[in-house]
Amino acid sequence: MAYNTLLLEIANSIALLKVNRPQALNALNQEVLLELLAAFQELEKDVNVRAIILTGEGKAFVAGADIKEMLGLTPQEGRRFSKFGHTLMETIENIGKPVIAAVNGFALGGGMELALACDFIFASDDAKFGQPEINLGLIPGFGGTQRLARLIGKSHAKELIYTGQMIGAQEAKELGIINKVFPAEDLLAAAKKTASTIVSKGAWAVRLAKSAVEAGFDLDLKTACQIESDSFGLCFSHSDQKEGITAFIEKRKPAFTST
Ligand code: DAK
Repeated sequence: MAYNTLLLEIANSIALLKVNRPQALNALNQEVLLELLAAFQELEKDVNVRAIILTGEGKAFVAGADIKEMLGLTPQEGRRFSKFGHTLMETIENIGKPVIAAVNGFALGGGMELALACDFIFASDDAKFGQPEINLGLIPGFGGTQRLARLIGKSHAKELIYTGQMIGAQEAKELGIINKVFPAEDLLAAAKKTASTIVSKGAWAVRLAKSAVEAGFDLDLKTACQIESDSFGLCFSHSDQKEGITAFIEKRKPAFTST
């Protein structure tokens, strides 16, 4: 499918999905949200894709929801906008493939929320993170008050949300928002290297691992561990598990076949 606001390249089972609206710092207008949703739905179905890297064209990952478009929204359009945003974040969390956010610049407001919905974040050393909605008389609206607080704790999340301050990649790493920081020119290569390590594992086990973490995260430990047991059991429904264990015993690399 062709997109107006996205670039999509697929190679070596890895999809590189770029938000491509650099003239507006990749701000999320309705078209970008709709296309992102369609792209993730397409990538979910594509058996040739085993991992996804989400990044931005130019000097931003995504500088937030499109402020200019928001000004003119009718209540009905505002509701639709909100619904698409939440559906997109949930789609990313529930897609059965790993999604790495490669944050190459500004990740602000809805842009930071988009990165937070990915499985983990790598960032360039010049990336900037923030929830500046407060400066517009708003609060985060695509899950930031919830996902950020769950990730870094209530007090750090509140400080970022109440002040609207921007922080650099190093501070974001210290807070636990991002996993790793790279020189800007190495970011995509690093994301691709990690994606290809994951692609070399059994897709069925990766899918089950992701869904177990996501499904159990907000539950009490006992219920969450039950989900883990069920998912662990499901590993035995695919021959990958026999292949992995046999390969270990035969001292060779496993040849996983799940997609
Ligand atoms: N929206 C629209 N256009 C944007 C934009 C944005 N978020 N961010 C930047 N741009 C545009 C600028 O207006 C400018 O366009 P022109 O003037 O050239 O036409 C172009 O991108 C380049 O930006 P700058 O000239 O400002 O570039 P600088 O390097 O000087 O500054 C900056 C970069 C990132 C510091 C600055 O652009 C900036 O502060 N941008 C706004 C960042 C921001 O506040 N982001 C949060 C947006 S609020 C909701 C759910 C979620 C949300 C809302 C509702 N519901 C459930 C209903 C989410 C809200 C947000 O994300």
